[in-house]
Amino acid sequence: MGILDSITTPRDLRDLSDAQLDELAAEIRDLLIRTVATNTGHLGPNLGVVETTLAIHRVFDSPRDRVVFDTGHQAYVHKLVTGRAAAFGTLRREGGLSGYPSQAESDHDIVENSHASTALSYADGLAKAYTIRGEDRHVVAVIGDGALTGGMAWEALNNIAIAPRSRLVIVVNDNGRSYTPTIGGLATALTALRTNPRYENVLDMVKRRLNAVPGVGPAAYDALHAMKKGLKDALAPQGLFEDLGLKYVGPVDGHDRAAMEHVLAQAKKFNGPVIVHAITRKGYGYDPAERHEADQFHAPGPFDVQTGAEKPKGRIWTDHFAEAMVELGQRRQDVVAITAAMVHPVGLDKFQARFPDRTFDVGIAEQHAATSAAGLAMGGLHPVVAVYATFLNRAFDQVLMDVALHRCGVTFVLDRAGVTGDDGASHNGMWDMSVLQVVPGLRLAAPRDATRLRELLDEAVEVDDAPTVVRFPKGPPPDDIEAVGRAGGADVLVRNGLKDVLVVAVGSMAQVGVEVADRLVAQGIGVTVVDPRWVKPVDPAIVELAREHRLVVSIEDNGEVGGCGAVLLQTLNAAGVETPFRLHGIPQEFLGHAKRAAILERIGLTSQALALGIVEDMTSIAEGRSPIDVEQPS
Ligand SMILES: Cc1ncc(C[n+]2csc(CCOP(=O)(O)OP(=O)(O)O)c2C)c(N)n1
Repeated sequence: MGILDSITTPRDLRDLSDAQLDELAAEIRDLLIRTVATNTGHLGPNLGVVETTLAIHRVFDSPRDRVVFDTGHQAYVHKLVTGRAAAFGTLRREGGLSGYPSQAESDHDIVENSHASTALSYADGLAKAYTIRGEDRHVVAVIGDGALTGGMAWEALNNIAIAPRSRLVIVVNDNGRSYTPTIGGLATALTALRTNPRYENVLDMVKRRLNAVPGVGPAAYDALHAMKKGLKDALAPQGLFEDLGLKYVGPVDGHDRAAMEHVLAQAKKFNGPVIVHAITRKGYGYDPAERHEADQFHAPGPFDVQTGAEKPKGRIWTDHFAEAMVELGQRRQDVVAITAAMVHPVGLDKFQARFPDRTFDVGIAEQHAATSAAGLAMGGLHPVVAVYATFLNRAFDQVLMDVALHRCGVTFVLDRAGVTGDDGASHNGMWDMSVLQVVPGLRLAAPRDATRLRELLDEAVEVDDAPTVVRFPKGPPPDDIEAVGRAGGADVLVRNGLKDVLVVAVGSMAQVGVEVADRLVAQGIGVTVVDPRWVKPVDPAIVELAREHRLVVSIEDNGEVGGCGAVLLQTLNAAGVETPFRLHGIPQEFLGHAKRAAILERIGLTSQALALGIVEDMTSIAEGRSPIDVEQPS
């Protein structure tokens, strides 16, 4: 039995000796590595916060004091010391522990949104609430230097600076990296703080020396203390946080638990907002992670614990996009690429290696990425902004007002669209095709396979007077699905028998649409399957096809409210097409984490479930009943 087995609440940590705490840290690292090696998840970030998390939980009293993790991907250690060590083997498995904090799991968790740069705002609000309610509670926010590049973090700091009564301790976990090294003016300023003479230490040293002089020391020290600000400015002119009016402590070695505890205890006593600047190493204590150049095992796939070798992934959609971008870059000098701190995950690393001057890593700043892209377009270039679908939500207003209103030719490429699964509710890319529907002039494409991805990307960058979007899912694309014909700009994938059912299958659902057709044909039902390719605007040819069929079925890997099906239905209605319509998409809920295939099965986006519903609908249509009266499988 290890020490970790005896930790059921953070209070248990207080009874441990230094040696036991060191042993506990080693046990935790071992468990993190072994678990993530099989279950996948965030390893590097968690290995980097072991001592810092232990220190926080020894100095503060969670859940009375609240600990808010920015993004939440680095909260595994927190889970392990808040009673969830025994369940850790279920990490990211359906019904098991979430890869992020989760209110349902523990009273120690409060913020479970995995979108970055929000922790300081939550913490600002929490601390103000406790002040107003007269509750003696502290709030600790842990934020990485990567998350600190997001605009919201600075909006929060701007407000925290004028909330002197907020009992708020902000731990800046500075490992110098997001996935890749954090870059930009902020990163430079943090480096300056990190490498500057530590003025607090200088003061301590002076104090020790002066105090050693009998009779003179203390008075001279007091005088010196009054000069502290001046001395600090001389030694640390880049007082990034203090210039904002915030108390700053550090830099501190975040792997020196005792030192962290010391500064956290000081910060706690201050009873106002304090920044604690902790310097850590991502992947600390696991050699393969520390040596991993691309992202220090930020979120590896399954790997071998001994060697750190990752199991081969196979070619995913991102790889096809990566190659298409390089070809595009060669062909068109005006194409530039933007990533929001995710150059490798979105596949822009190859483009960056080839065209470094035409690649911009803007930090975790999707809003800035969109408006900066508008500027680039106004300046005569064609930007391709590549982000995960879920993170584009951040930049909705920028897409609407800054890009679309100004008719800028900007292409947004949305990776990990649709159900992503393992990362839970906030990572599913199920909102984009709904929120983007309301943007005037925007055109949206959903490729069904890798060939169509290249084709549609090429078409998208040809548009220079409106935003275009190309979205595709996580994982490997299917084998190419060849079209049997064209209807307007849409591809006809199946045309079989009478015009009974028209299946409009969007993007990754094309494969499902074709399988549905096989099942229906086997039952003697005539089917046409179309892949619209461009889902916005609705292709008039699809409207005409809908008019000719007896039932229209739309299938999309997107929320069912306001998405492609909903807009198609509205368009058909406006065109006076009265063909019965069935809409299939993702129910508008926050989906718990599970494998993508398991979720699609649960929500009925499989060929079997869909075909069953269609057969029932066609039976009622044949019997002269409205299919809408028929109960659908959920
Ligand atoms: C709005 C948003 N964009 C992108 C991401 C993807 N993402 C997750 S963690 C991460 C890097 C975080 O870096 P940092 O805050 O320094 O933490 P570290 O992993 O280095 O500990 C990014 C870009 C996200 N979670 N949220």
